Order: sequence, then structure tokens, then C-alpha cells
Amino acid sequence: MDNRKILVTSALPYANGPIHFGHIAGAYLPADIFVRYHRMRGADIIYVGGTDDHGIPITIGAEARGITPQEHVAENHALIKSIFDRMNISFDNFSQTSRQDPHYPMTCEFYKRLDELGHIEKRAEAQYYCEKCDLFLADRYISGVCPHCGKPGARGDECGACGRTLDAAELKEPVCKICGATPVMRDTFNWVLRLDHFQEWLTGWLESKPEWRAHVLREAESYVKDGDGLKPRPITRHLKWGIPLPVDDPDAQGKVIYVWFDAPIGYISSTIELFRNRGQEERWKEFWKPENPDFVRLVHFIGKDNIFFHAVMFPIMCHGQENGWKLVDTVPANAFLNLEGKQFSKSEGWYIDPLDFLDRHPADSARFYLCSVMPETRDTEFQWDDFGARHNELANVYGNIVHRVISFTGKNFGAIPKYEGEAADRADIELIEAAEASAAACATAIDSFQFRRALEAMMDIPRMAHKYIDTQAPWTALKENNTRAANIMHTCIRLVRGLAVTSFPFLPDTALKIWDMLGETEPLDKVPFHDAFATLPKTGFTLAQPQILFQRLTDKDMAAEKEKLQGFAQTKEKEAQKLEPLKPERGIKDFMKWDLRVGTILTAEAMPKSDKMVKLTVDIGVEQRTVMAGIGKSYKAADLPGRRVILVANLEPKTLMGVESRGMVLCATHGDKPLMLQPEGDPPNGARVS
Ligand code: B3M
Ligand code: ZN
Repeated sequence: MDNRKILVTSALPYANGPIHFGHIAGAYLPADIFVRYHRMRGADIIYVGGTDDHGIPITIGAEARGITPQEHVAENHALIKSIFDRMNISFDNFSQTSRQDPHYPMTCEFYKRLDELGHIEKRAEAQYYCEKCDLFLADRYISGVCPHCGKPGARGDECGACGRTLDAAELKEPVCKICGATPVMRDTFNWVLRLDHFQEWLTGWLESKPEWRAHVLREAESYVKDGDGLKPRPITRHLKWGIPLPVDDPDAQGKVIYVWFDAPIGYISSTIELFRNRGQEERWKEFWKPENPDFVRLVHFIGKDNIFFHAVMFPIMCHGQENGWKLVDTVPANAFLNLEGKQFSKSEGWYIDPLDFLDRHPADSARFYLCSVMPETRDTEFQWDDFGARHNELANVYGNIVHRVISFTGKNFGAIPKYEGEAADRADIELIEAAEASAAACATAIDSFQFRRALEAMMDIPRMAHKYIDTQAPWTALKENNTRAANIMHTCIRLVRGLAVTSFPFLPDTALKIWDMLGETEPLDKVPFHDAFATLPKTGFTLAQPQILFQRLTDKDMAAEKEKLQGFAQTKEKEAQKLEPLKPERGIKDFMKWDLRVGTILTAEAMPKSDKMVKLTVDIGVEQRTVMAGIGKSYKAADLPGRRVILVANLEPKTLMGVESRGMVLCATHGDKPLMLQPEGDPPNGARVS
């Protein structure tokens, strides 16, 4: 057996909302299966994770909810953790990158060491800054008109319409995507990591990884091969939330370390936290700074969108310090799992709430299905009908054999019978050998990250058990030869016991239930995986009537689930539709027919008998106007004099409540309240608006 220590990580989900089945199938379930299997092999293995609490989207998420980033990440951390707990994702430690100790000092240590060795550089640059948001805008937070194709809505990093890569500075009419304001160019400083220093090293290092999944290796290699290869990358941001830049320089004021620099260090911090909690302060070093890198096997489970950071940047950050950090051995990145033909999207309601799902379906059913459609080499799909079919297969093949064997044995023998006789029957030996071969195939597949194949190998065991029982027909043997019948059922129970062991990494709750039914008491995660069928069952243990492991699902159940999904999506769509659809396009000439002017309210009088109408006198420079405005629900008349407005000045006069109104005050509607538009700055009354 391979006796290296094993260190397993799963991507740290952003603490910006819940996770969905796409994430679980991508980076958590495969890791958990791998880890459970290796625990059963007696490996010295740890599995660490946590939430990724920093970054701009988190600050935006918190702001939108009117709470602090700390509160926002604390809530989401708890939510995400509850999903993992219910899915039985068995982290040894689940931390948060915003728990300062030991994460902040460790991140600073990485930074300083790379800096000392000349791999970090201060650079002056001009960057878009939104004065309203008080934020330097990353390219994806800017949109504008594409300089190449002229279409609006291009993003600061690329134009969706023509597909060209852009530099935010090239965009015409740039706007801040967060608040809609026009950003300004501002000089600032950023500190960059000279990834280019490692071009040659990384090229050679990747060449030593031919066993990696082809798509992972291809992508990782593209960063060294395409264009000029690796480029320096900014690792600072101007932000209040994050790890303050540990640089003694006035220009570093207000700067924090870029989230993707600190996030992977979260794996290390989580390991330190784990061993601290166990009172083994120094043991983390055995994993992260081993005497010999070959003593440890480090595996990062991630989704395909994180390949750059795990196969390029983090290895460089570790190697670049030249002081013995462990480098990753394998990055079994998965592609994406979609939902019924589209990407999971919580905001569009195209989504399955995992906690809600788990109120209706067992976690093992989700694990079984997600493993069977795991996107190991390409994108795959969660489909409700498919889920129902696979769940029923689990019930019919796996659940049913357990029930069949235990209830038949219990009914006819009361307890687990002994195997009688000198030599075992050929058929019995063959069955056990075949099961052992399937378990071995399952093990090999898990060890090479082929979880779908591993699941199929495991499922061969109940399949062969059904066949065996049908051919051996213990019900017939019972009438002629009681010993033979007992031997058949002993063999079946032995098989079911071995099935519990083999399936534990995939179906932990179910395996434990079987374990209980068979009177086993040794913790399942300590039972050697490879001896699954070698150990005999507890003969003489009285069997109770077995419980049903999986209730079958009907077409009606699945139809209800699909309807629920459509319903969610429609509600979201309707919410979005509350915004009026855009009117047809018009020429500028039409617009120029309207005379819009800046004005100032001089007097305001609420109209008796109306909670809406207010009578205003407005100075529009050229003259004073009487205007009736329906703004009474939003403003008190007494507060209005002195307020600046935009007036439609050439609207035909109209008599309202006995008053001739000459003009219309422009308003935006928020809910049912009109809010007046005001000019920015201080243009004179009568200034034209266009
Ligand atoms: N939080 C992105 C993601 O959740 C990022 C992963 C960090 S892993 C160190 O997909
Ligand atoms: Zn803004």
C-alpha cells in the first residue's frame, strides 16, 4: 500500500450565497468519496476546506443587504456548512478565510517572502474609479460601448457582441456596472506578482504531470504556451474588506491583498486550525512542509473555472518561496453540471435549493445520482426524470437486495446462520470472488479519480447478488436441504455486509443502516475497505424486520419537481418583468421636439382634497411657471421650495383641479412613489436638458 500522507482540499466556496448541486458534484462529492475510501484504507489523510470570505462580490452582496461583510459571510458560512453537513461531506475542518488567526499572518508571510525574493513589484497605473461606489473598478465591473463593433453593453474585459478582448480604458461611454455612474480614470498603485519569473519552471513542472486529466493539463499548459506566456498579475485591490497589504508605504494605504492570493492559503490555515483544535500545534507542517515532498500526496478538488489558480498561480506562490512548501500532485478538476439544459442560476430561479431537496429525498440518493452524472470530462446535466430513474435503480437493485436477503434470512432462520460443511460450494466461492473483484475495480477507479466508473463497479455487487439468489433459489433448498439454504443465506449476508463496506464512501447513511441491521458495531470508516468480503458476518445475531432503504419515486413525483422548478423560474421572470419593457426606438429628431429645462421650485402648495397633487411655481430662467405635479406622496409641500427640477417646458397647458398647469416635472418611479430628477452640479435655471 501507498503509505504517503494524503492532504485533500476542496475549493473554498465564496461566502456570498448558498452552494448548489453543481458545486457539490464538481468539487465536494468526489473529494468526499476519495477521502472516505482512503480513511478506510487506514491512510493518514486529512480533508480541509472553508469559505472564501474576501473579494469585491462579497462587499457588494453585503451592501445590497445593508449589513457588514462580516455579518454577510458569517450567515453564508453557516448556510453553506449546513448544506455540506446534510450531504455528509466529511471535512476534517471547515474554516473561514476571514478568521484572522492564523490566516492573515500566514498570507502576509507568503507575501513578504515572495517580495523579499524579488517576485513582487509595485506599479503605477491609471485605473477606472467610481466615485459613487468609492471603488477602483475591476474590468468586469465596467461596461460601455465597444470600440471595435460599436455595440453598447460591452464588458471592460471583453465585448459579448463581437467577442474581442478589451482593455477597460478603450471602452467608450464607460459606466460603473454596480451603480451606473460614470467612472473616472485615477492614478493608483498596484503590486504585481511576477508570474513571468516562473515561465520556465512551470513549463517543466507541468511536463512532469502527464497523468493529469487531459482537459486540466491542456488548460494549464495554455497559460505558458499561448502568446507571451505567463504575465505579471496584480495581487492588490483598493478595498476596505480583506487582508491589509503588509507593506510599509503610504501608497499601500487602503489596499488589501487580492482574494485569489489569500484564498488558496486558506487550505493551509484550515490545516493549522485543524491541528490546533486537536492540540497538535506543529503537525500541519508534516503535510505542508514535509521533509520530503514525496511523503505527502496533495490533491485539490475544484471546478474547471479554477484551474489557473490551482495549477499555475498557487504552485508558483508555494514554489517561489524556495522553502519547502508542498506542491499539488493532482488537480482533478471537473467540468460543470447544468440543470435541465441551462446553467444553475439562483437569481433566475433555475435552481434546486439543496436543503429543500433534502427535506424530500435522502442525501444518499442525491449523492448516488450526482456521482452517476459527475462531469468528469465534460459538462453534464441534472435532469429530474433521470434523477427519478437512477433513484429507483438504487431502490430496485441495491435497496431491494438488502431487504430481500435480510427479511428472508430473518424469517427462516431468525438469526444470521453459520456456514456449515468442510468445503464451500463452488457457486458461493465464485460469488465472493466476483464481489471482491468488483470492490477492487471500485478501489482502483476511486484512486484514479474515476468516480462514475467506481460507482458502477460498486453497483455490480448487488446485481450479482440478485442473480446468485435467483439461481441458488434458497426457497427450494429450504424444502430439501436446510443446511444448503442456510449456507446460501450466510453467503448472501456476507455479501450484503461487504456491500455496506464498499458502498460507504458513496452512500454513508445507507451503509450505516445496513451495518446496524447486521449487528456490526465497529465504526464503518475504520473497517478496511480491502477486506470488505473477507470478514464473516456476525453469526447468531438476531435479525429484525429490515426497514426499506429507498422509497420508489413515481412519474408524478418527478412531474411535481419539474413544475416546482418551472414555477420558481416563472416567479423570477415575473419579478424581472415588473420593469416595463422598452418602447420601440425613435430618432433623435423626435426627442429634440421636447424642450426640457432646469428649474427651481419657488413655492409649493398641497391641494386640498388630494394627497397627490401639489401646486408649484417653478423658475425656469426665461419665466416663472405654475405647474401641477403629482408628487404629494413623496414630498411634503413645505420641503419643496428651493429644490431643483427638470421641467418639460413645451407641454400643452392643461387644467388640473381648476388650475392651469404649464409643464411637467420629470420623475423616476420607485415602487409607487415618484422621485424628482435633479441636475448634477449647479446649472442655471433655464439650462437646456438634452
Ligand atoms: N472561491 C471560486 C469558487 O468558489 C473560489 C474558489 C477558491 S479556492 C481557493 O469557485
Ligand atoms: Zn459605482
